[in-house]
Parts: sequence; C-alpha cells; structure tokens
Amino acid sequence: MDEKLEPIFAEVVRRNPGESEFHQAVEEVLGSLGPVLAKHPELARHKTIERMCEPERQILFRVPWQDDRGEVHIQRGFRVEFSSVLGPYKGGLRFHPSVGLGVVKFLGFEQVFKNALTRMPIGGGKGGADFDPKGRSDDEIMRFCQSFMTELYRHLGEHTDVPAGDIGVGGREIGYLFGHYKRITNRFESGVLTGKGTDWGGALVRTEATGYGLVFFVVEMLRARGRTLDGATCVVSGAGNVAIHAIEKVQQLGGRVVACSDSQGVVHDPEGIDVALLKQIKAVERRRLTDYAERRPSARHRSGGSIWEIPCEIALPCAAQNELHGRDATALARSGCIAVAEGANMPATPEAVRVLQEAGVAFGPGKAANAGGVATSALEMQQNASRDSWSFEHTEQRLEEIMRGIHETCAAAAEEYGAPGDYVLGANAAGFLRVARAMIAQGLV
Ligand code: NDP
Ligand code: 2IT
Repeated sequence: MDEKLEPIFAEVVRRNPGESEFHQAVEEVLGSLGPVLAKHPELARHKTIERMCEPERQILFRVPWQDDRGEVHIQRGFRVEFSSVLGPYKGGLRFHPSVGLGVVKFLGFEQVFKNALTRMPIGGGKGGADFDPKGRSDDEIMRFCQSFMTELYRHLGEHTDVPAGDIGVGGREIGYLFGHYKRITNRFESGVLTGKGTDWGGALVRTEATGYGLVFFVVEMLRARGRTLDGATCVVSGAGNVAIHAIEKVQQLGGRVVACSDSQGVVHDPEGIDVALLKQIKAVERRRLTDYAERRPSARHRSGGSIWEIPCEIALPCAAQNELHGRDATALARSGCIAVAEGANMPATPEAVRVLQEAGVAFGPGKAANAGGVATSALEMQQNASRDSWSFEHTEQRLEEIMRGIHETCAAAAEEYGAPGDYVLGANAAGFLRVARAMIAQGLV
C-alpha cells in the first residue's frame, strides 16, 4: 500500500474494531489506489477515500419472530447505506447466521465500486440479518420476512434504497418482503426491490444474471489470452443461485463442470454436473448434495477436504467469503488452472490472490466478475420505471454487453496505471474514479 494511504487504513481499523472482513475489503482497494492518486492528487485533497470508507448511514434493528411451535426468537437486522452519489443505495440482503456489522460493511463497501463499474445509475448498500433459514418452513420464512420489513420499509423507496437477494434470500423471500412492503405502504412500488417474480414486475434473466454474467466475464478473460471455454474443465464452488447458473452457462458454451459444493461437502462428477438434477435438489427440494450423488451414478460425494484439490483449467468460487486460501491457490496453479473468477464476494483470501497472480493465473475479482447480478437489477429498475418488460434474449444480450464493457474498463485501467492484466487494480481504480469524481461534483457529501 502507498505510504500516503497507510494512515487512512489505520484509521479505518481503529474506528471499526473487530470488523475483519471490512478491513480486508478496504485494504484491497486502498492497495490499488497509489498510482491513481499520483496521477490525480486533487482526489486526495477532497478526502474522497476517507469519505468512501465511512457509510452514509448504518441501520441496526431488532427482528422478533415466532417459529411454528410458538417460540419467540430475536434476530438482528442490518442495512448499511454506503454511498448514494451514483444513484439510490442498491445491493442485496443476506440471511445467514454469520451476518454481523463487519460482514454487511464489507459487502456494502464492495458494492459501491461494483455498481460504479456497471456504469448504471446505482449507489451502494447491503443488508441482512443473522437469521438461519436452514430447515425453516415457508410459514416461518414468511413471518421472519414480514417482521424484517416492518422496520426496514421506512428506509426504502425506489429513489432511496432498493434491496435484492444474496445468500439465503431468493425469489421466495423477495416475494414475502415485497408483499409486506406493499401492505404497509399501500403502494405497488415495483422499483423498491429487485429479483421479483416475473409475473409481477421481475426482470427475465435476473435469476440467472450473476452466474451467466460471471461466465461472460470469463469468456473475455480467456479471449485476452487467446483461449475459449470450449472443452475446458471447470470447478465451481457453491450450489446456490450463482453457482447453478454459472454451471449452466459454462456447459451451454462448451465447457465441462466436474465439481460443485455446498456447506456440507463436495460432489465430484467427472462426466459433468447434471444441471437439471442439481436445480431439482438444491433449488426445488432444498436438500443436500448427498442426494445428488445418490441419484447420479457418475458422481461421488465427500464431506471433508477442499474442492480446489480437483484439477481444472477454470475455477469459479461461488459460495462465500474467504473460501479459497493460499494453499488452494497453489494447488490450482500446479494442476494447470489458467483462470479464476469470483462469483461470490471476496471468496479468495489476499494470500490466494497473490499466489494466483504470481503464478500467472488470470484473476477476475468479484466486484467486476459478479457485477452481472446487480447490473440486471438495474435493468429491472429501468423496466419498472417505464412499466415495460423485455424479452429473455434482449435482456441477456444487454447483460453480455455490460460484462464485456466491465472487462474492457478493468483491462484499460490496469494498463493506464501500469499493471497490465491486473484486473484487481483495474477494477478498483476504475470504480474509485467514477465514485470520486461524482462525489467532488456534488460538493461536500
Ligand atoms: P445462495 O444462498 O443461493 O447459495 C449459497 C451457496 O453457497 C449454497 O449452496 C451454500 O450451501 C453454499 N455455501 C455457503 N457457505 C458456504 C461455505 N462456507 N462453504 C461451502 N459452501 C457454502 O447464495 P447466492 O448463490 O446468491 O450467493 C453466493 C455468493 O455470491 C455470495 O458470496 C453472494 O454474496 C454472491 N453474489 C450473489 C449475487 C446474487 O445475485 N445472488 C450477486 C453477486 C454476488 P448450502 O446449500 O448448504 O446452504
Ligand atoms: O452482491 C451483489 O451484487 C448482490 N447480491 C446483488 C445485488 C442486487 O441489488 O442485485
């Protein structure tokens, strides 16, 4: 990190004690900004970095709910509204027991730069709760969503703050959240949430967008190296929304995905993952990957060990933060991996990123590679504002163009700031510049 930026980072650590994921996300961005400030010293004078490290608003609230047996539970809800210089706060909600302020702040901070890279009119925010949806009935999920929205609604609005899904929040939860918002406010305000059902204001392709967009980004990374996906062996961690649609698109484009995982273990299927079966088990039945291995003769399940031990040319971590460590990166580089792109937010540890880059493996950071989800959310907002709905083909084409544009922006910025091929530096520099310039133009905000 540039020595001028070190005191700024030290202050972030001091002011946000114990929030290790937030520190990690800030350190990565600040580590890229030395050459940017050298070229644009006015951005430092306006204290743009210090401002970006402090959320505009942080909301914490109690979420009481009752389970099916009548027992009362108390959860903590969060919404961190990080930056509104480019548009209304925009970013997902995560329901997972590991959610705390540090996790929500790391996700909100990343979201600001990611959303800037899409070039769409969206600011950055993130929210969620330390609620564990695993094993809960539909009725319990609905009651939790209603209680969560009973507080959150007052902070939302199509021009103010527009949440969507993330881990543990998909179409079912967005439905319950939207229904309750509408009931409390007496407004059918389509643009207040994205990822809605396609019969009532949701955009086609939003469900698929993060995984599909990730693969469009990988295609560009490979093209820059004179390669294609055709015939490539891939490993994808996770088995949720992002992972499933990444697997689907890789296979549509001629690659073969031989492994995926969930929180209970890894499934290795050398003949290629059967996406229809995977969707049935994980998205419809909400069961474990052990069921996949039971129903698919070519597949083997194991509950321990790292998925990254399975040799592949392309690795796509799509589960959770810090799931790909330095030793995994070493194993991937040794087994002939040529590209890693983050479908999840911050799944590769800083050491893993360093190992991959030093080994010459192309590395696509999440804020660029997984931006297709939020970009398609912005397309959903656009359709809601004009009371229109676009076809699947048209929307997918827009997504592909957006991902190509993000790749080009990151590659050009990496080149301009003296690190050709370094998408981490390129994404951070380009995202930062767009936010910083808008901030200065809007005065002391
Ligand atoms: P889902 O809840 O749909 O799926 C999460 C998947 O990851 C599940 O299969 C879950 O396992 C698995 N998982 C969670 N924690 C671990 C872990 N520690 N080890 C192994 N597997 C784990 O979430 P999404 O697919 O929506 O999100 C995945 C990632 O993508 C997150 O980092 C999210 O922030 C990011 N992302 C999501 C976007 C979206 O549009 N949804 C957009 C951009 C990024 P199990 O099934 O056992 O619970
Ligand atoms: O991390 C992300 O970009 C998301 N979870 C999607 C956010 C959105 O508003 O669509």
